[in-house]
Amino acid sequence: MTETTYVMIKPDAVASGKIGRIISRFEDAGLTIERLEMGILTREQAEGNYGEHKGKPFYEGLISYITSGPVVKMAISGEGAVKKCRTLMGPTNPAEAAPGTIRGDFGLVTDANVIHGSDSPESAAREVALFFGA
Ligand code: IDP
Ligand code: MG
Repeated sequence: MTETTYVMIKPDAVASGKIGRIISRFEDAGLTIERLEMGILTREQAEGNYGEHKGKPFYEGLISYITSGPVVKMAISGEGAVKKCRTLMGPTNPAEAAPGTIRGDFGLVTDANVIHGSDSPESAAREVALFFGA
């Protein structure tokens, strides 16, 4: 099913000059970049994106990290885009991410793990609306 997901290149990857190579992974896979915007998230946007993690030990560090510098926000579409983008990203902990995945190739630690992608069609709809409107 053709669907749209939300993907965000995180501050560590923007600061270290990985934007182009990361976006190429999605384009090379046949997905379409529908929307693209660069900017620094407000605390409200960061909390809106990561509400499910509120109260966890890493939550405050996560909010300060994700608002620490510019990110690249994208809406990406294609057949099975939600799952496909997660597969291209690799698992949350870059130490467990295989070479060839974005986190495997560009990241080292969970605290600064290069990229975000919606984890379900429901999250995707909510996150695309949060960052790009309906
Ligand atoms: P995901 O990004 O692969 O969906 P989640 O479990 O939803 O992973 O966690 C959201 C984000 O919170 C992660 O991408 C990472 O930046 C951060 N995070 C998750 N677990 C930890 C942790 O144990 N320590 C530090 N940061 C974490
Ligand atoms: Mg998640």
